[in-house]
Amino acid sequence: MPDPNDNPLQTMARAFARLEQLLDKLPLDVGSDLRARLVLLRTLMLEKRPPALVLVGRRGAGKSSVVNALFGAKVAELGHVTAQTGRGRWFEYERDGGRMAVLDTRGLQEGSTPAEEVDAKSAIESLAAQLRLRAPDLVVFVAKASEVDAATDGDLDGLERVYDELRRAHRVEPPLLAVVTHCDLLEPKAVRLHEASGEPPDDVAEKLAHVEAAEHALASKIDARASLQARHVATLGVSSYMSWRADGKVRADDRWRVQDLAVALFRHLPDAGRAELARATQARQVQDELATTLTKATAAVCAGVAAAPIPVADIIPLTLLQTGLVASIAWIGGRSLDRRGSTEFLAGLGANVGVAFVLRHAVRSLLKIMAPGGGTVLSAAIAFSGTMAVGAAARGYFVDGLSLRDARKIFRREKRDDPTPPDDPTP
Ligand SMILES: Nc1nc2c(ncn2[C@@H]2O[C@H](COP(=O)(O)OP(=O)(O)O)[C@@H](O)[C@H]2O)c(=O)[nH]1
Ligand SMILES: [Mg+2]
Repeated sequence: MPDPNDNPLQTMARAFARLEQLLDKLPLDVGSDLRARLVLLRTLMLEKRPPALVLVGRRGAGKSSVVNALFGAKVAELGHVTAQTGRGRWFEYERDGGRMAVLDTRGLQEGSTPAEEVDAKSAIESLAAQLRLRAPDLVVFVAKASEVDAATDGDLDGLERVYDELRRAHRVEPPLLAVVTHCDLLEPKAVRLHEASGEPPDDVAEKLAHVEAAEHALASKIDARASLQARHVATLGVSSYMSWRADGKVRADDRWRVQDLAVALFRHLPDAGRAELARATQARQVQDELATTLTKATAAVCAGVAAAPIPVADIIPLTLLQTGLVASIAWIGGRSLDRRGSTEFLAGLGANVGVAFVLRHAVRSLLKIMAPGGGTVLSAAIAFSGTMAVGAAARGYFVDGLSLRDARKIFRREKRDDPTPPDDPTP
């Protein structure tokens, strides 16, 4: 008997390993499709690691605030008056088990006094050493909305240096995401973007036009440099302002479009960095997207298993894969990873014996009355829609915060298109 508290991802890993061995025995086209899905699932959940970001931008641009805003917690020190970020080095920030590795840089631009000049030189050298340590997944350029026209040239020189170093050290050129911070301070200053529904629409429109102008100004500065333009994937205006009391409680949360920023990071990250980002940011849209990806891939694998000769379905019970799916979605949603939670959730849906049982039952009874090909197609369809339904319900419950009752409704609705269940008493 497996320990009910063991890590369901380990169970999933064992199931994957067995599946991969069996793939050779499947028809070639089915086998290669399944293999691709398994690689995706494996990379997303079993090989997950903290995404690694390099933040480039002058002192006070809001680099630390962007990190805090993404986590929704004070994980990085803010520099209100002087430079807080010392010699740039990699930090691993964590919130409830979701981690991000961040290299917060500073002093990339030339100083204006000889003392600052020396300081800037050594800052560049120490930064280069850090860049050699680890290849980032993304480079994030941070600039204040009020400074996008003014003095970004020195900062963009620094940005180019970062890419030079990455090319030299790792032969990589990660995507470049530009973030315009302090958008909340653009004119009309008093209009709150994060509570725009309570503000006069014309004022909001005016402010949004200023945000767009700032984004455009920064984007064109970046794109004027061919080497940066080639890697530049998006420019996004945000407010990352949050403030904390001495006791750690949130005093103000004026964040605006930070979820969009999380989505932009997510889209440009390699698969292995995505689950940690989803857990660290708890950004609903990111969690939803990842849960959907996991669900589709798992459903395809389940369908493939069901379509395979019956012994495969018996060896790899679909519930095992579905438990792994539920556990993965629960983890992304911020829950702990234990098998009991996932099993109980499946039981709560009324799906615990569910698909695997129905599947085998269906295959056995259908094979008697149908051509083998027909039975295979039907059981694959059941496995597919059953797993899609499990994933949709798990997403509703663990990510969107629905009640178990509502999750069950989703489960039933998604399964509704199933063919007649095999135990249907009607002839
Ligand atoms: N109003 C506003 N203030 C911000 C924003 N982002 C950062 N700040 C403030 O700007 C100051 C400098 O931010 P910090 O993150 O320390 O900049 P860093 O030096 O680039 O790390 C802090 O006082 C932050 O609270 C923003 O989007 N809006
Ligand atoms: Mg800082």
